[in-house]
Amino acid sequence: MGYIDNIIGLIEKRDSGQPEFLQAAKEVLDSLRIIVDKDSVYEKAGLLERLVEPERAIVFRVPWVDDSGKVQVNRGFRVQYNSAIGPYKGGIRFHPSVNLSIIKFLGFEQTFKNSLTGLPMGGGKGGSDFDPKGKSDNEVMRFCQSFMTELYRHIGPDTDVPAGDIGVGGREVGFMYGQYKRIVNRFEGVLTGKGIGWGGSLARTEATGYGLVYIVDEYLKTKSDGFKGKKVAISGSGNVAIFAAQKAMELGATVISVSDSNGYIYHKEGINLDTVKDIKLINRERLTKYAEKHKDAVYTDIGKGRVWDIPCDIALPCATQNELLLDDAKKMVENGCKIVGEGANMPTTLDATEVLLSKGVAFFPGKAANAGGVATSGLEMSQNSARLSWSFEEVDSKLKGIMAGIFRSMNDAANEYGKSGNFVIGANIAGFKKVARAMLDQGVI
Ligand code: NDP
Ligand code: 2IT
Repeated sequence: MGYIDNIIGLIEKRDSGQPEFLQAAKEVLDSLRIIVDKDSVYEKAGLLERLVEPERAIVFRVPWVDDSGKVQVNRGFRVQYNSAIGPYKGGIRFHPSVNLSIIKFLGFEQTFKNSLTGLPMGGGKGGSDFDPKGKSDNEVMRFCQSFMTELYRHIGPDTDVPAGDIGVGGREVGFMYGQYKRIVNRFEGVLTGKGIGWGGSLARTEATGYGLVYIVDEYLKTKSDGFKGKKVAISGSGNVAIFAAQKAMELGATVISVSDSNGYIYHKEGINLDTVKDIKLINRERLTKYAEKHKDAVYTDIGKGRVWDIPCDIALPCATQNELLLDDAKKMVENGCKIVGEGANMPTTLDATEVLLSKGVAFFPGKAANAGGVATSGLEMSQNSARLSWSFEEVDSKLKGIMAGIFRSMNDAANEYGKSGNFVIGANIAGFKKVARAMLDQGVI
């Protein structure tokens, strides 16, 4: 048994109850065989043992009072995974499914993603099993205030800088920032995704979705092709899905689907994004409303079909982990899908990824493809430090440059290790190298 297999054995034993973490870690470890087996320096330094173990994992009680006066208690998490190349950086997720396995997988992925951006950010992630759905604004505010009343002591602009993720957008970041400022009595860049008038960066809201389309476009350019005329299937209808759809449409594609956790919309003539924004961003409603408004669109309930059944040229999973399964991948290949770009974190299962790669589908893993969000968070941190605000065009053009840089890094790494076109291996190796170098330089810590 080699070093990598020993580490896989170690985490399988120690973290046996954490399937999402094991999935994310195994994918990365598997990719590293080519580099780690060639050089004993990693094993001598116990580098992988350290890499799979978070520097710190904080679990805390979040008590709050609902509108009926009843005391509610949720569980809060912050996993500070790796600070080798910068302060911990990564989003906060509010969703009933949140547990330590999910936050660990996200923090682990974030470490390599942040490294790929080329910016000085370590990896972290946090969240709670709190469900914002159906809660009043006041309930969400009280929850966010309680969450921050514990979290504030663990974070700081040079220590750990959280942001949004599923269930955490501008509203929640605002409530958390207000409470942080009130406790520490400092106005500082401790969160990203802030409002534009109080330290936020233009283009941060759009950045993840735009970045996803930019990186796929970068690849298409190498084939003298582009989004124009392409049919794009998207899952999800939140922050990432909406702005991926917006940019794909701007570049001339027809976006034919969106989804939420209850079902999906197939709109052959092209999704009306204003309707989706109204439903999801403004009224916080369900997608069933979309079909009421657009009679030529078809709504399919989750139990009755899969968004990936729709024939498309490009698929962009932008909802959540493990939403693109083995049978979906087979169906997509059968239907002629040529490109899959992960807007979500780990939306594709390992067996589905294998099918896509083996059938020659160009597959862009989340840690590269959705890095535009955190990269622009990095730009928000820079603007906060410099006490400056850049224009939308300035941030957007930096984002484009960063996504092109990520494409080059993963493409070059794949070529260098004889795995041309395998962007999973390319992204994992390119992300790993910088973190590993920093960890080696900094000694056994
Ligand atoms: P949002 O909360 O804005 O939207 C999430 C979307 O995904 C909603 O449409 C939601 O449907 C759907 N969804 C969530 N959970 C499930 C589930 N269990 N099954 C089916 N659908 C689900 O989140 P974001 O758009 O910000 O995040 C989407 C993905 O992108 C996540 O994987 C996140 O980690 C990743 N990501 C986000 C970044 C960001 O900057 N926001 C950056 C990089 C990655 P419903 O309304 O029914 O819950
Ligand atoms: O998964 C992610 O990269 C995010 N949710 C964004 C993190 C950030 O710090 O902007």
